[in-house]
Amino acid sequence: MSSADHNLSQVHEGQVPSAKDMRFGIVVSEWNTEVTRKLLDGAYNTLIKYEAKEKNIAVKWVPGSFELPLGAQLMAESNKFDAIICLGCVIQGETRHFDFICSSVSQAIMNLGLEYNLPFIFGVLTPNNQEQAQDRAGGKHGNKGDEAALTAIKMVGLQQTI
Ligand code: DLZ
Repeated sequence: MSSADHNLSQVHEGQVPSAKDMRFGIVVSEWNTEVTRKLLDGAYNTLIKYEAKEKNIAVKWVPGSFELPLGAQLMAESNKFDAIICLGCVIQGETRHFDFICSSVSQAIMNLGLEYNLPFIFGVLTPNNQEQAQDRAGGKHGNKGDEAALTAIKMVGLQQTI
């Protein structure tokens, strides 16, 4: 199902635990800042909405999405966070650069979660153009930053129940 038809922030609302004692790291890419800034705002506001404390949310910027996995790993190494949210936007171009970045970054972020036993959330948009990116960064298809934050809260909640 495509992200145009499915919005994680609209499902299972009742099952979202309080984030009041949870600690979150957010790593966000500077590349396509006009989009990633909106993803960050969405993620941050959603964490606050579910009662996370400002002092328990740390934000670090990296130059591009390719640097997200290392930024996330450095945050995990600090042992200060219950989940790490990775936010970026890689727009399809004329070369295969897009494919290399998207596949390596998504794979690396998934591997980090399995290695550290921590939720590492993949909040990287991979649109064909700016319009599709804006549609998913607070536009007609919602804000994927919100969804990334919600996923982080749910996964920390899951971890606490196991
Ligand atoms: C180089 C590059 C290009 C062409 N496009 C994007 C993009 O659309 N989104 C993004 O997050 N980063 C892009 N980058 C930068 C790479 O992610 C990375 O920062 C550089 O290749 C340096 O390692």
